[in-house]
Amino acid sequence: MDKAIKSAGTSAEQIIEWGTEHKIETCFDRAEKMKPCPIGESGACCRVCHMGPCRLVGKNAEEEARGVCGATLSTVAARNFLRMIAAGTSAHSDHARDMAMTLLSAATGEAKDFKITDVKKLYRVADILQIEFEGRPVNDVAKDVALKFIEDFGRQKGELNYIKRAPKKTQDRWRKWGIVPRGIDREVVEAMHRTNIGVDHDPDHLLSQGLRVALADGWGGCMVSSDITDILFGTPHPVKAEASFGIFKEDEVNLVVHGHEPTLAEIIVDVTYDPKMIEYAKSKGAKGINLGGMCCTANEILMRHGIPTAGGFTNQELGVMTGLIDALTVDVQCIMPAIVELSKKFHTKIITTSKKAMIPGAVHVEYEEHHAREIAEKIVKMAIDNFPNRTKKGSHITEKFPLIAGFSHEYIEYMQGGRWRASFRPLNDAIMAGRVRGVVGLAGCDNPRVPSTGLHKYLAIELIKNDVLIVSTGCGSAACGTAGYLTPEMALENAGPGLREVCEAIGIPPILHLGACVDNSRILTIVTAMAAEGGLSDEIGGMPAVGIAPEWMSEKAIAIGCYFAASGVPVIFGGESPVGASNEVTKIMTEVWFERFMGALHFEPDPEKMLAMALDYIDKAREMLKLRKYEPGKFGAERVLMDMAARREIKGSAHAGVGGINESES
Ligand code: SF4
Ligand code: MSK
Repeated sequence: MDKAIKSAGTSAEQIIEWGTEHKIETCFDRAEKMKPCPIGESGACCRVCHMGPCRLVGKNAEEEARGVCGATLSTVAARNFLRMIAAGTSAHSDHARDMAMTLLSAATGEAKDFKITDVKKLYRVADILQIEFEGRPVNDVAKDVALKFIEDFGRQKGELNYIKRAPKKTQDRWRKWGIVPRGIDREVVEAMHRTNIGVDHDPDHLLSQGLRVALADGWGGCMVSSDITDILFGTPHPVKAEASFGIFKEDEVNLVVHGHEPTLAEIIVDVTYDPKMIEYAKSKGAKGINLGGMCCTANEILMRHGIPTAGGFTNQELGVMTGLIDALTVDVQCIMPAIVELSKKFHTKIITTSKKAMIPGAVHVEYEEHHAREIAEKIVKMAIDNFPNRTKKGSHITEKFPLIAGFSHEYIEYMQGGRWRASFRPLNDAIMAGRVRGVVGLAGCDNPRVPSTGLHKYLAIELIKNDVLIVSTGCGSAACGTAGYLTPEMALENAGPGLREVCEAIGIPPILHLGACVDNSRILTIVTAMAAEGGLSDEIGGMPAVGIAPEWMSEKAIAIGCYFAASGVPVIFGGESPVGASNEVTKIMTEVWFERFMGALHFEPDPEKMLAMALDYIDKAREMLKLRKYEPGKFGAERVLMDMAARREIKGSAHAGVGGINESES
């Protein structure tokens, strides 16, 4: 990988160069100027009280350094790390809370612009929650589901509703080690209490609470949010779309949604199809309205409507620098405040919409679910009104790539057997036979401290070459999408022989885009289904599965990494370790967690070592499960995968076309 480049995305790099010529600063320049503080970076700085900040450094710091209160380096590193998990969990879970409130308002008719779109999913969720649904009005069931989810936030005793969705053995491990979350808010608050000056000082005890908070994120906030989003807006199934900066149109109004929340964005999608709005755009000299996305709000509407994406986190400033965005509307999380200053050099209007998130200098149009359509119309109109102000200034890019997104775990199950024989049997069999070596969740952010998106791209290619099926989310998916990697052709060109055969038989890409970063919960559901299917591990731990977040930057990624580790998945993060100063804390997260939960969290900046570690974990898991040794091109006997012709014959099949892919509606 060329370390001299700032982004591994060819269009992104072109815009960065244009910016340098025009003296426009971006996160890539700021990352060069602002080197990370080595003390804070490795977890050795404590600032939880005003006797400090204390820097626990020096020779033998682990044994000898003490803060003013006497805290050791391992206490400080573990405490800092627990706070990261709590912050990440609070972000996903507060998003989930809002989704639950929207579901409730939709069910009671107070939020008239929302309705239950996927009734089947509602019933499936009601069934898991032991809510009676047969013969009842849909909205009554939805109301009970919403109220049951809302209980998860404030519960003081007992267990989160979805804990029981995990394999029994996985649950037993959690109970044995005392990390079953009670209520989401409760675990976050307790984490903040324990990390106050003078409370919990035992690194292992602090980190166990970290895992409990993280489980509240994965099996609480994230899973609740994904399920409610599916109920309200539909469970995704494959859609064709496009990615990169070429999605912006010179002759249409370009409106972009950015952030994480799907609610307002869903209504905006609808409004952009309104003939009256399109007429209005034409009256301003545009040929139409072109909606695009960035980051995870993009992933939400890409998964359900095929709305194109301009890419992930580090593409946000670059998108503004095309000069083609008439309005960029943002909700919460991963929004760089820098876009407001930057937008002043162009004509782009930055519109903040969340009650929780304002940026000085941006226009604030506050979203409120009871008037969602009205607000969406106002925003679309603002974009249209700004179209005549567009100038020629900017780095206009035409490159874009086709992609296929929309792989919910329900669809993955469906694609392996059609409506009547849907199961995870074919995937398990392919793994057992050695056609598929294992599964990797390639997720997490993209980061300007490395050639941005480059680590995702390197690992994606190398893993599929090694017959590893990839499930991706968040900016990992965006990195693959903007490189043209999310297509079935990718399997033909790059996948190992076994994985290629599987992808061809089912008609899928070797990298399955599962959704936004909050949708990492879908991976938990998939590995749970694989455990239930039989033939591999009967719990999540021990599966030939690994998580990798090579370019992570957000605290949310840390919460995600920890919920996978606690659930039994070894996880590898890129970059320097935020607990690297403490050998004791590092050992707990890599060795002790593996002994207890069969998962671990490693930090490894070298992408080649990340790859080697992931393959090693997969091969060791295969060995433990007594599966045939993986050898490229040599497979054992297995059931015949159902190809498309066989699936079409299945009576009543709901989807048609290659892999059941729907044409984009955009
Ligand atoms: Fe220093 Fe202890 Fe205060 Fe942390 S809690 S800043 S180590 S005195
Ligand atoms: S947006 S958390 S940069 S994945 Fe979900 Fe991307 Fe990371 Fe934000």
